[in-house]
Amino acid sequence: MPTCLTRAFRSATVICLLLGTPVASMAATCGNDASGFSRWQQEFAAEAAAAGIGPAGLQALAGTTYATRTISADRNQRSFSYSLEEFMRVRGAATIVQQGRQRIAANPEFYASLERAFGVPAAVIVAIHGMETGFGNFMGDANVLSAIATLAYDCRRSEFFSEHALAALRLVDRGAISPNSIGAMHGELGHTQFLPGNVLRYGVDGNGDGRIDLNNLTDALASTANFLRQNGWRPGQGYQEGQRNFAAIQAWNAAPVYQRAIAIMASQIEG
Ligand SMILES: [Ca+2]
Repeated sequence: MPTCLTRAFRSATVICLLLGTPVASMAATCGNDASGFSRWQQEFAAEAAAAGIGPAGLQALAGTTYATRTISADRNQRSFSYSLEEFMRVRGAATIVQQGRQRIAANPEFYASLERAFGVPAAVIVAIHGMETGFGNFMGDANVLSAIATLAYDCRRSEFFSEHALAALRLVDRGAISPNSIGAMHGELGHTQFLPGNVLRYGVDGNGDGRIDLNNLTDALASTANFLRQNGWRPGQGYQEGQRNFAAIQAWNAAPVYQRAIAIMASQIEG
């Protein structure tokens, strides 16, 4: 850094010191196939221990295996490149709208209580529930810890998933998940497919049994509403593209077709 040599101001010196810190070398070594996974496990265990992960979490990390199915799923995410119309057809939007209306009609007090508690319309929560797991019909068949550890190891999005891997180990320490917990291909948990870091940050014990369990419908939908609220949802404001609350839907999922589909389906459910 030439500026480090030519500038003697205190602030510049601090910046130079920060730039000179070998942050990258502290991260566990990523890889693009199974060959480096066990080395990564050992390096990441040191990071995890330094971050305060306890024996249960560290033991769970040691028990993970390279998740080949997760990597092939991660390399083949086609549907987010669809047009909005294609995406909605492939994801069964019409069925989600129809069943979503039925679910709210069948249990109005439950959905009204969610709206009261978080200020998010039930239709939005129900649209997400339908989109993520077909209302809990398929919540995944992958080992959560192996999936998330493999994505943390994989070079493609190592930084993003390392945070969620640490969160998953913390959830093991707390007894919220176990080394055998099952979820989706990217380690998402439960009815609305929360990544582990989001369970820690936004998870709510909706049914009041003292545990946050994303496989429980009430906990999962309350946690989803809480996620949206904490990401800026304003009760009573609109949520279509261009309106205030669309940003909270954008925080939930980064894919533009997904965001627009949720807003459209929710308004149809409300309609
Ligand atoms: Ca609970």
